Amino acid sequence: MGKIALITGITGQDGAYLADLLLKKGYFVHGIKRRASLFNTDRIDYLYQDPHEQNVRMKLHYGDLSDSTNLIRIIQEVQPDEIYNLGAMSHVQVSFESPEYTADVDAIGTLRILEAVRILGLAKKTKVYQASTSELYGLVQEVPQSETTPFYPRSPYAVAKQYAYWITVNYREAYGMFACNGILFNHESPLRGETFVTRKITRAVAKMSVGLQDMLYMGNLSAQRDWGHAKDYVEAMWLMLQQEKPEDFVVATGVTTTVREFIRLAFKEAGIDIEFKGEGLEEKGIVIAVSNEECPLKAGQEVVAIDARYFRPTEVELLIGDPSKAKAKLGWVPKYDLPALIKEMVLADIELFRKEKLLKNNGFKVLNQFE
Ligand code: NDP
Ligand code: GDR
Repeated sequence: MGKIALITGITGQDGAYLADLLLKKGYFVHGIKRRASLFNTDRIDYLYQDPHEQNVRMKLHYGDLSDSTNLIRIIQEVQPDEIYNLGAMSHVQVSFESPEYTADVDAIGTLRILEAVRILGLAKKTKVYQASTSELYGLVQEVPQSETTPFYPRSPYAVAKQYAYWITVNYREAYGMFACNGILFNHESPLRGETFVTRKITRAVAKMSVGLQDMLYMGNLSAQRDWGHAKDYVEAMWLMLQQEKPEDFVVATGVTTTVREFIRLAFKEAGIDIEFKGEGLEEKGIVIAVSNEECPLKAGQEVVAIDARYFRPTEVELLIGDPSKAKAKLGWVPKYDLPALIKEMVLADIELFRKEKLLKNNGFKVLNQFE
């Protein structure tokens, strides 16, 4: 019999890659999905197995991190060997708009999971992975950031995640639970949510290259992030729960890049050379990039502009992680670097929007019953 895993946030980017990985390793995978008015399982539909089939190894349960009774019931029913708590309101900028909801789900939601495990008498059986984040480091205290770098969270999201981090440590120390934090730096993929910066850029680049969009509106281009690939990072999550002792680990590439440079590399991948007109112009909302002569756009076309709405009340300017502990103790070896990540994302989005363009060119419209 394979192990049993329960994934909160299975419908998200990481949930999808992790479910795929665990199924390949022979696990029975249970996932918690939220009820929504539209289907929200796109990322895992290819893994879904009809419950009427034989040897089904994946099951979805309706649930929510804000509902303890629901979590207790699911954990009791599933009796998991491993819980991966990936569910969260994960958008930093949105957390400024919904701070209380973010605290409930991201902070207290983690407590609800840990407490459910304890109440059900599973403290010695069930291992818990908590999706902690490089956002904990916030205002720069030291670089590169490691497991010992002090935290200085800069958003309601990061403050909520700081509670989740410490309650995980506390349950480990208080009740001897195998509970650990993966302090993961930004990780992306073609499955990344459309409003996170990398995917927003690769989608815009793809749409522009097929003539479906004219301009990309951006916020702070000077922010620096340590971007890796989600596929590599879910491997590290799994490795953490296979250790003899529960410990917290930083997972990062050790390389940092500005948002500005990410934009340049993404356009280049689509055959579009862009030129920034000058540092500092961005704050005034001036258009800052032009295309060259060889690309699918008109020469001199303006392609990127700044929109103040994407600036955050408090920003995290610089993230660069030190993954030495994960490499040494977990034997974690990432397969992707930034150019490979950008290539995969841009090509996937071009494929997506080529299809949309084809439909449009052949007279198909998006259905709108009220038109
Ligand atoms: P996504 O936003 O792609 O996925 C979040 C998941 O959480 C979705 O399945 C979402 O469901 C679910 N969710 C949201 N609210 C609730 C709720 N109230 N109850 C139950 N489930 C809920 O995030 P990622 O996959 O990128 O990230 C996974 C985790 O890792 C998150 O906790 C995130 O904060 C953390 N993290 C992410 C990093 C990254 O760079 N990606 C870096 C460090 C940490 P639905 O599909 O219905 O919206
Ligand atoms: P982040 O990711 O806040 O690091 O959180 P995001 O991609 O949203 O922003 C990265 C940086 O880009 C700047 N930026 C913009 N961001 C967005 N979304 N849209 C824009 O138009 C834009 N312009 C500039 C931001 O200001 C920021 O500096 C992600 C999430 O996955 C979290 O859940 C996770 O914990 C952290 O990564 C690690």
